[in-house]
Amino acid sequence: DPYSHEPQRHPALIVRSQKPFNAETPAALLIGKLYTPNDLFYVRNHLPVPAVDLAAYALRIEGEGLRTIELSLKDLQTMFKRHTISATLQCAGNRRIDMSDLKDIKGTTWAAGAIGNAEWSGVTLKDVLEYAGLDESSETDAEHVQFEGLDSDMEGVCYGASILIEKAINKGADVLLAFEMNGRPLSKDHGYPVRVIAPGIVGARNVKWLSRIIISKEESQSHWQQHDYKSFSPNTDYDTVDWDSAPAIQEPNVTSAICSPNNHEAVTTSEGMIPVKGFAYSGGGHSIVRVDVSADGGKTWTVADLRSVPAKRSRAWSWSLWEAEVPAPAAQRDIEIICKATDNAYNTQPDSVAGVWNLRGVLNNAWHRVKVQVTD
Ligand code: MTE
Ligand code: MO
Repeated sequence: DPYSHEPQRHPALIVRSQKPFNAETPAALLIGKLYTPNDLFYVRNHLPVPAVDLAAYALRIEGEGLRTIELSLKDLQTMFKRHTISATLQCAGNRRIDMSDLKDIKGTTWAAGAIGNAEWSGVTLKDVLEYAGLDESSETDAEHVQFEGLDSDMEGVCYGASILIEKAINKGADVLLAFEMNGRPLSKDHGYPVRVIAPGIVGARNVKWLSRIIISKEESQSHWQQHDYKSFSPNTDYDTVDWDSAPAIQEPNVTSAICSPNNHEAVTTSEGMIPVKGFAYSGGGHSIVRVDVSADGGKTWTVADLRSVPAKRSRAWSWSLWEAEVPAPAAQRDIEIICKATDNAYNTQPDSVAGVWNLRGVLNNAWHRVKVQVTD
């Protein structure tokens, strides 16, 4: 059974599929702390969790302009400077459910909980690549850093993805080969013993159970880089899609969600106000500068209070949590609450799903809406 190495999981996770295991964090548990507890952090596996023998574990690094090297976990931990960064991971399919409500989508169902924030510790990809012979001035025409995982399908094809090389070698490139999450060794589900943390870049490129790094002129040729995590026009379907015509998703768009109250929850108001809480996040190191919340269909908006992890300029890798007290329209029982975020590039969210719907149901960042019922 390829699924004989699956770990125990926290019973509070909302399971979306068992084999492979996919589960999200309940919305109410996302917003308590800026750092998501490890055992409640969403899990997105495309394949069985691999068996890892630490004694045999070797990370192989090779490709354009490099000498091929192999490093054990201990080598990584002792030969390079340790770094810790705070970064949010989000699956490109987060909030897919609002897209499938509009029109059927093939893909794992996610509400808003395929996201989490953690403090990751490890070594920088930059330091390791430099040790293997790459530097900023190298005369190389390599453009991509490919990653492979130890997890594979029945034919032995492993999970793979790639990022652009400038994310790995520039000053300020914070991509980590991480072995700790919130101060604990990575768990089996989150990539033990080593995973990529490419902050500001979509979950899919943050390869878990990392086995190989390849510097190349080419992107990863994996299914997930070439024929999956991409977005298209709302009218493109599986019969007409030309996968090569769209770029692989790297930096996700600005998004936000209401985590409390829940959809269809009964709420009580206090002096006509409804307390609302949620998260907001933008890719590429963009910080969240504002979240607007409305309870009257967008006629009036309340600016939420933000709670954010302090970040260096253009390196805001973590989400912001927010809360607001929003005036409930008088004498109205059924209310829809809406939120939208704006990032520091003034990117903001579109009002409806229709214009951003796509056949894979990725990057849904339409205004998030929850329907509540006011009780006395
Ligand atoms: N890495 C490997 N090796 N195998 C995978 O299936 N899933 C990717 C990424 N890295 C995946 C992987 C996707 S799509 C996401 S969203 C994140 O891991 C999820 O990370 P998490 O399970 O630690 O939350
Ligand atoms: Mo994902």
